[in-house]
Amino acid sequence: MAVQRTFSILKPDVTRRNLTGAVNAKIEEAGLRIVAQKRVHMTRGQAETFYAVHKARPFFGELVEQMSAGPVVVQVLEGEDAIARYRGVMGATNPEKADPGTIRKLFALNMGENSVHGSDAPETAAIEIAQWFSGNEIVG
Ligand code: 3AN
Repeated sequence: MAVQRTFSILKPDVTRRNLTGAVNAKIEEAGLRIVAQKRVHMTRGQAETFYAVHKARPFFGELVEQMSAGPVVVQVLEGEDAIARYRGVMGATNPEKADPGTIRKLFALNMGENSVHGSDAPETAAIEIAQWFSGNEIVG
């Protein structure tokens, strides 16, 4: 597997509880490099655009509300097989079903406030990275 990049968000439940460093430590322990990172407060519109794929889902309103409720940390992660590797260290969407040692098992509060987002495919990673970072903000 070649070196890949993926897009990550540390959600408001992480920044609110001052867990940015703790989550970043899990990311780095997993062999991923944080090659870009910034703290932003998403507007409702930005959250709606980001999660547009989930527009028809019953939890969409709640998701947009939660993602714009406080600051987030947006990141680009780089490493071997980064997309699958990060999803592995994130753990299952439902923290109760997440494997021991994963970020969601350790830190997530519930299905919605589940601490992290990670891209699910190379195409979505490219779109999500371009939504939040310009090329010269990513330093590999
Ligand atoms: P993942 O983030 O694990 O890829 P997705 O893409 O199915 O999961 O869902 C995107 C986000 O929507 C999740 N991270 C979570 O915050 C929220 N979400 C998903 N399913 C539910 C649900 N049943 N109830 C509340 N929020 C949900």
